Amino acid sequence: MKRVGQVLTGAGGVYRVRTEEGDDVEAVLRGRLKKGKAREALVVAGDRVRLSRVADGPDTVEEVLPRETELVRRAGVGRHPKVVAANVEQALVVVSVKDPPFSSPLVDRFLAVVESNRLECVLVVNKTDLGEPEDVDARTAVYRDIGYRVRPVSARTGAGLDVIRELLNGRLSVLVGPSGVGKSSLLNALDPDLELRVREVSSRKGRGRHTTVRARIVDLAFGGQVVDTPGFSSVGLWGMEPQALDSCFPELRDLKDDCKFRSCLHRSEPACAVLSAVEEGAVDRGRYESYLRILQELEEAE
Ligand SMILES: Nc1nc2c(ncn2[C@@H]2O[C@H](COP(=O)(O)OP(=O)(O)OP(=O)(O)O)[C@@H](O)[C@H]2O)c(=O)[nH]1
Ligand SMILES: [Mg+2]
Ligand SMILES: [Zn+2]
Repeated sequence: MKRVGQVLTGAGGVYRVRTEEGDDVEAVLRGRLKKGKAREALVVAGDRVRLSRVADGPDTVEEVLPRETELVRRAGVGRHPKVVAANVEQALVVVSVKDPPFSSPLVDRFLAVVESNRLECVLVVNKTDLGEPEDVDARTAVYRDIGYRVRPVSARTGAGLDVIRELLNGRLSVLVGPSGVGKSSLLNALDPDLELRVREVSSRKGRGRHTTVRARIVDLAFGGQVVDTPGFSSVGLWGMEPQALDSCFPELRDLKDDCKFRSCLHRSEPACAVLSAVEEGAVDRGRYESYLRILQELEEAE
């Protein structure tokens, strides 16, 4: 009997798979899949797989169906990029108004990472209860101008949560963002049954403990799924070609064909459409500086 299912989580050759009929089963990898090329052979959360079962034997993953998208984590210099989840449809980049403070360069980084994965992206600004609405509007105007959807919310007061439920409903999404901005709090507020662990206010300073070790798909009671990923401890694009970075900034992506040189890195080349746009104010200077900073990182990593 052959069936298709969605991998919920797994490692070490044993996977939890949700079949199309809605049953969760354990499945093992077929030997020949283990031997394939590492990247293709890897089975990750979100993969759609074909299962087969021989009489009384375990379910077996026969084949991984082609992926629509891949969520790739790039770690520091010299480390291989790793596929964390497959077939994610959108990413919510979550930041906060305060505690930790809103940081445009960090937002730019997260957005670029999402763009590099070619995922749809929404910017969620949490903890609006700690700031003034005008202030949130002012800080996020640049992102709205580029065309990003910006959604202010408060996990504490519940403001804006219905909008987020609507965004998540019926799709597979992932939440990314700095530690402490309230990603887990947000999910708990959206669906109290989840009871995800939230960092206590009194906890040690510094990085949050990694309670999640491998990606796992979580069902939301109101419909939809999110990938719970181990936190991104560093946010960068290491390993990407410097030439490809402009594609991760939508406003540069739209301009780069107008540069004189096809290999333009938009730094100081003559007749660069991006540089002109920055000078005219059509491209935000802060965003451009974020681009330059990441570009430098990519070049140093090469
Ligand atoms: N005032 C306020 N505090 C919030 C809000 N959402 C979360 N917090 C607090 O922010 C702190 C961090 O929340 P978490 O949900 O653990 O943050 P996280 O993004 O999941 O952090 P990591 O798991 O470390 O990546 C907790 O003390 C929350 O109570 C909010 O909307 N308003
Ligand atoms: Mg968390
Ligand atoms: Zn250029």
